[in-house]
Amino acid sequence: MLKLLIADKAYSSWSLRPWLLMTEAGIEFEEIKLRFGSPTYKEDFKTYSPSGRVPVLILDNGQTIWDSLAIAETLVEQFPQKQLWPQDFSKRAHARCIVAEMHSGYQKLRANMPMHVLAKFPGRGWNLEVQKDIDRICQVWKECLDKNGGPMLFGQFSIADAFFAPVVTRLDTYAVAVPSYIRAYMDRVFALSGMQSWISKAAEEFEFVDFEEPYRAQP
Ligand SMILES: N[C@@H](CCC(=O)N[C@@H](CS)C(=O)NCC(=O)O)C(=O)O
Repeated sequence: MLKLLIADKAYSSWSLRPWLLMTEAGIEFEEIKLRFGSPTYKEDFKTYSPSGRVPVLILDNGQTIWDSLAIAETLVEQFPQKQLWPQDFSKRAHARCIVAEMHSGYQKLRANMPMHVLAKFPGRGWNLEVQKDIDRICQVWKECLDKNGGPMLFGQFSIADAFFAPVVTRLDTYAVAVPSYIRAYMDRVFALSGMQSWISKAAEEFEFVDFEEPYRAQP
């Protein structure tokens, strides 16, 4: 069976992406959890991950796939029937653009509003640069929802929703003011059974970790 290595569900935004993708798509996997609170976490991560980061997917043949986007693309190839990208060529190209933009961008938001799915920090971390990222994200979501009619960014749940799920939690945790149609999309993401399951498991396994650099720089 596929194995997915992830870190603490409260904090690990990159882990949430493939976990939610696989869970919502009904792709079975064994979860291996590494903990940020472990004094040896860097070595633990390195044992499986050449980059020293999670998530990592371990294929049935033992090959390790690190980096959330490489994992998503590998799953697309392994499970074509799951339609993890939109089926329409132009929607799929659009989805790839916004996922790539998420994967390589929004640094100000990521650095100043790190994911914590169990916390409420209204107003913390906000500044004008963060707001620029938030405005761009809202524009991206609005365009998708207007074009594709919802309920998810490309109609049915896809890699795009999985990649933005940690942003949904951040906007909620930091009580960022957003238009009602954006809040409505966020609520639909929170209502996904995979999301509910992630958050309740995060509460069960929660361990406080007093993050300092470098994690805060790479949330
Ligand atoms: N680009 C990577 C980012 C992975 C990443 O930064 N993961 C964090 C956890 S959410 C991590 O492993 N941090 C450990 C560290 O920086 O020491 C991906 O898409 O998977």
